[in-house]
Amino acid sequence: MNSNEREQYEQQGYVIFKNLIPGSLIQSVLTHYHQDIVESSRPFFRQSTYSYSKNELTEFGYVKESFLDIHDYHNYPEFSQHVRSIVCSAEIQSALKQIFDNESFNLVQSMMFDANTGTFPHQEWWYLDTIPNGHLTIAWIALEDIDERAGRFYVIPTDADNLDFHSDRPGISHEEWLKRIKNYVDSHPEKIDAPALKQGDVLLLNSRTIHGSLPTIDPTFSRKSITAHYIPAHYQFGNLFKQKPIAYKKMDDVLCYSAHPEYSLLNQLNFKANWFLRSSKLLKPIRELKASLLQASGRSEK
Ligand SMILES: O=C(O)CCC(=O)C(=O)O
Repeated sequence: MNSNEREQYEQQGYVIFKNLIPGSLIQSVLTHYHQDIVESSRPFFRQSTYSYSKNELTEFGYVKESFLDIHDYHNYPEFSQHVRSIVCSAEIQSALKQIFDNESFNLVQSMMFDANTGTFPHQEWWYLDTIPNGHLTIAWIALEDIDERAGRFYVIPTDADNLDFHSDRPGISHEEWLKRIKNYVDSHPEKIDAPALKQGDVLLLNSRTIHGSLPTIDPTFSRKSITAHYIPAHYQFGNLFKQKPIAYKKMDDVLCYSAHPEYSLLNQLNFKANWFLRSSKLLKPIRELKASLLQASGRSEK
């Protein structure tokens, strides 16, 4: 165990492991990314827009929107296999073990970015975390030397302030919560740390650590990265608000979860119907009806 790295992670909410991922593994991912994914005409589920869409390229040939759950693409098995050789690697597991006293870590999400999507400042725990909160780790993996002009990924150290933007206002809306975080970042520009990451460097950050993306200065630069989210195996998965039971699949010796299946017309319709129900007022009466039917039949809802 390297106590220096653990101390940094505990004190500031993030730590960098330089040159952790071998260049040959990254090269294989990039080769299959260009051959299989950029060239594809199928829609992909996008982390950045939370919807299925086809690739749209910038004028310099980079895919504009980011990809979700790239470790589990059945239509592109070779690409995903190479992604798993990074996100399920002994290198990542051993870096995580250096900062936690845990034996193994489950992968609960992966993403890939080509161009900078201008990620707004946020904390991961609103969306994904352990139960109890605060033990999820994001690995931000540089697939190339990230030029400052591409718009770098940044973090805000957690050491000084409390950085809790929700507990004092139960029921705060997502928009209001994001506004509070943005105000904090805007009023503390001196705290922004946008490190110069080189190919193979990995920045590990905690679910409480504010992170986001600086604006792109020159769009001729891409910002190729993979991010992978892990929880120690003995924790339950959820977010700030609830526990979410999930079904893992063992892949390359790591328990992995994917939230969104690959595109098919049926999967897209299913996603849209669920989204509509979740965001509409219809959901409450449907839940109540379901609960009373379950009660009448003598069963209880999970
Ligand atoms: O790289 C980015 O712009 C955002 C990554 C991110 O927000 C995440 O991995 O949670």
